[in-house]
Amino acid sequence: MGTSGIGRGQADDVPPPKGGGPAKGEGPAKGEGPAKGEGPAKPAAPPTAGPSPKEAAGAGRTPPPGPARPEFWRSPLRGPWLTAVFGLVLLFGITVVFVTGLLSYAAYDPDLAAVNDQTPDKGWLGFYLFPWPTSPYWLYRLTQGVHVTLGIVLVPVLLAKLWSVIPKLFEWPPVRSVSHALERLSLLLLVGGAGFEFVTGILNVQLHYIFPGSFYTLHFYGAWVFIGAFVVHVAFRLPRALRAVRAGPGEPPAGSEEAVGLVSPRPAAPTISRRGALAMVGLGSLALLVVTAGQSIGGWWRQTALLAPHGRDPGSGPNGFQINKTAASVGIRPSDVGPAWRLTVRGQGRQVDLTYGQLLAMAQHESALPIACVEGWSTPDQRWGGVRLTDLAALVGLGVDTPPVLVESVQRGGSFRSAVLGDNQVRDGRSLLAVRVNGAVLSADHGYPARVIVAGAPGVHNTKWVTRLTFGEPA
Ligand SMILES: Nc1nc2c(c(=O)[nH]1)N[C@H]1C(S)=C(S)[C@@H](COP(=O)(O)O)O[C@H]1N2
Ligand SMILES: [Mo]
Repeated sequence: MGTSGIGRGQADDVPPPKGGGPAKGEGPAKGEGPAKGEGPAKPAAPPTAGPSPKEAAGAGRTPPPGPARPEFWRSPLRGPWLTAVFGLVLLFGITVVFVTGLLSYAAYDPDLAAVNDQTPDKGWLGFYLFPWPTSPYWLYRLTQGVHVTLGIVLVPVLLAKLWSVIPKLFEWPPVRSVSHALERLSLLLLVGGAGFEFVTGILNVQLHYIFPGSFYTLHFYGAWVFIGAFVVHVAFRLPRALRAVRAGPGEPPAGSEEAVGLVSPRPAAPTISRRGALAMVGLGSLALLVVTAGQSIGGWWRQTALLAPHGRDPGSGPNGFQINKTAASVGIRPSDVGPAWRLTVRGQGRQVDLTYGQLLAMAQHESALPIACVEGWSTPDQRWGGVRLTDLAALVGLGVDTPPVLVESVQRGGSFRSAVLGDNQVRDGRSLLAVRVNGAVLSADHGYPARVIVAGAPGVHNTKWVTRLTFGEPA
């Protein structure tokens, strides 16, 4: 269907192709050869392969003036070596970003409860999920810091890779055969998917949950579409990329499979070498690393994170560390957390209500733990003080084999007003319902009167302004 349909558009002004094809030297014929993507071998094939006259005519069409003509692209830098180096960097980088992305989803423990799951229709795409561990206690800080930082650092490489193959995106004729159409479709998913994942990810980091529910859905399904196309692309191109890297940055033989579509047939004079171009992209990535990494290290280093969202000064002192949502921004009223506040503990059909004073009278413990957000920022360890979750479970008669707990806040709406913690998280002695941080009472924005803090978990499970704990199967 493709070839004849496409061919019809620019019929009669083009001379029909003759057997010898690209051998004719200057003029339109010169453009024909490379556009076919197969090198000189292909034109010899038609007589034996016996394509229909329509196919032969379509394949031989001269590209219209403009980007579809190989000589339109004049950079002397484009070539298989440069493309392959960018490609191999992305192969490694995107694999790490994808795996840490999967880990981020696992860290939410979506299988524990509906409130933990932002994409309940995932079906078998959740095949790999596992209960998120509490050790090492900095686990999510590391995996999510890598996910976000590496994602940002790869942007220059991604753009450079796209730039290096751009003549191929204008390949002429746009569709040659069914398999060629499928290949181009996979490229569309690859390029579109990459753009989509990078843009949604970076917007989320920059805009702080401007689109909470939908961000997860978009980024999650987008990732699977993208990675599918990525795997197909790697399977087809990896051998060629490895060969090109081994061959080095020099000019490949004109018309070779490697050169076609990349090497300009009419190159302009070079102003920089291929290695120089590579170094420039590397410097771009390094610059992004320097202005991004500080947000995952936190503390003083946050000042170096020029790209991190600013304008929310957490102040100084014991409570002077990053805040994701202030009490005011989620509608916490002073009366919700005033003298009328109670902590309700439920389980095994029993219920205990504690006043703030009664909570403070229970055995207090300390744990040094960070807050690590899905947006990639985290804080260095903070010294939290409060009551162990296991001690609270004991109030309703639960012993060593404490079950999962549903944690609910006084917050009325929003995705993060409640969360379920796994039994491994509840049983870890470092898991607290914290009432203090760094020696001071919790500030309103950090969750006064009480908040959860769990080792290794994503920030989203450290519910603030807690008012109810339900141990066991949440009704
Ligand atoms: N009730 C409630 N708790 C919450 C949130 C929220 O929006 N509402 N945000 C969570 C998220 S996403 C993070 S990263 C941490 C941030 O804690 P901090 O603001 O004290 O640093 O709080 C978590 N606890
Ligand atoms: Mo978060």
